Amino acid sequence: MKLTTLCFLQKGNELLLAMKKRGFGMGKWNGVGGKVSEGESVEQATIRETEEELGVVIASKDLRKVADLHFKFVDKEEWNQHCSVYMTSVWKGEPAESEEMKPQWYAKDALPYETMWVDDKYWLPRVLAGEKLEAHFIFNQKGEIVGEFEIKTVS
Ligand code: 6U4
Repeated sequence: MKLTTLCFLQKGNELLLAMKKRGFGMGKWNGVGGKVSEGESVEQATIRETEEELGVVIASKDLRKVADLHFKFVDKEEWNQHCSVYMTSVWKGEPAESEEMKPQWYAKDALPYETMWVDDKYWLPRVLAGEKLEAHFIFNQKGEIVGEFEIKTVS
């Protein structure tokens, strides 16, 4: 299963989302992130992807791990991923649009869940409320959740 990352910047009551302009998840608002490369740690990948996609630099000590998400796809094993999710409220630089992502600040209590991955509405509010989570979701090729999903709090 491939390793991927997601990172959300927080500023007071706002969360930075970015519209994916191409590739997997195109047209959806999400955190920034992507695949962990060979020889790189998950944190290093999170920092690299955030710099590539938003032009901001995060120090490893300022990353807070908030969730482990396991996404499985029926009949599309190559899309399966273990996604590590981080939050940060400290970074250098001003988030800017890149070739891959268009960023926008949203009030945390008014996130555009209808234009996000369908699983986000189940775990993101809990993470924003301070929980640390581990979750498992199964999707079909249309990106819809199939069957039961599981979310548990971890310490
Ligand atoms: P890179 O490495 O940037 O070329 P990319 O084309 O962005 O890869 P991929 O597959 O490597 O795509 O990364 C998938 C990105 O989408 C990760 O940041 C995790 C995120 N993602 C995938 N499925 C998701 C889901 N169900 N819910 C969610 N984020 C998801 O919130």
